[in-house]
Amino acid sequence: MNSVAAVAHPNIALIKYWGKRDEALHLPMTTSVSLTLREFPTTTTVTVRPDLAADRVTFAGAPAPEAFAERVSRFLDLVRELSRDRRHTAVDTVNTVPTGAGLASSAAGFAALALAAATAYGLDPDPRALSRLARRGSGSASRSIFGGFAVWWRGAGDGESGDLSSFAEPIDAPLLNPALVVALVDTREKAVPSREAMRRTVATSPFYPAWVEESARDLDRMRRALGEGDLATVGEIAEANALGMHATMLGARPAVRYFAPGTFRVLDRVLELRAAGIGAWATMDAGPNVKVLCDSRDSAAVAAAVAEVAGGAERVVVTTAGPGAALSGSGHR
Ligand code: 2P0
Repeated sequence: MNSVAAVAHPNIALIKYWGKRDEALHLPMTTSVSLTLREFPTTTTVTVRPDLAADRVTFAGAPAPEAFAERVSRFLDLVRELSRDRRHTAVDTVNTVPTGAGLASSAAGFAALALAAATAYGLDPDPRALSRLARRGSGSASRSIFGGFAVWWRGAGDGESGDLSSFAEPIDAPLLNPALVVALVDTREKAVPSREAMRRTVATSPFYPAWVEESARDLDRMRRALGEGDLATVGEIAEANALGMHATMLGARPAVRYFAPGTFRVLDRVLELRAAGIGAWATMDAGPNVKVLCDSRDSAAVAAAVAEVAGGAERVVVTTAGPGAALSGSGHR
């Protein structure tokens, strides 16, 4: 039996992906930009098993929740279609993201699964095709195929032309040495899953079209700032883009609100840090936790300042730029 393991890491968007123009193909409304992290790898092992009548999906050996197993199996259907190989597989995923940390484990999970499954089924995709495949599992997974900064293009058109043109690729930013300080203000399960929140925002928020328009301008400025090593501009754009995304959610009917009291304390602390001359900028995803972008040299000072308002050092995690998805070993059993 051919067993293939792959490892991938979460990414945090600095220009957000929020909204799809095609739900089935996971084609986004906007182009997004992210930083892949060095921390919290997900390792996924795919074993093609001619003896199985259905896919078997486990988390560290224990049966996965049914909805997740179903989502993985639908993804494997795609890989089977591409490889014209109808055999089923056993998939085991070992996740190291702290529960509720707001570091989307689906990005790392589907990036690792895409690489492991494509390899196990003999597809040998190039990085662009692999990113497009990962996108079909979870949009943000397209970005975790690559290390460091990545841009996931919106792509042009719908259907096949959209599918072919919506992929991620790395962005060179040799002058930057970024860190993201994650403040865990609330680790309970979120009230509205991001997929549903996105859908509701696109369908009902009058503020959404304005954010989409602004996002295109953010992208041009962000790419220039990344190339120039201008972290202050990168941070300002990231903070504005994220808060704008949350504003679109507040405008949805009914509203989607991820802010918690602790969120505001951390956002205030970030403003205080900047007033004190330390470069620190906030971003937030589909949850109340705050990620603070800074230079790696400032990460200890930023972490200490944020810990004071986030409930102590154990509620703060310092993360840095990490690698793209990679095979972690394969062989025949
Ligand atoms: C992002 N998020 O750019 C945005 C910002 C959350 C907030 O990507 O439906 O799990 O599987 O394509 O990738 C979370 O969305 O959504 C996400 P699907 P995904 O990181």
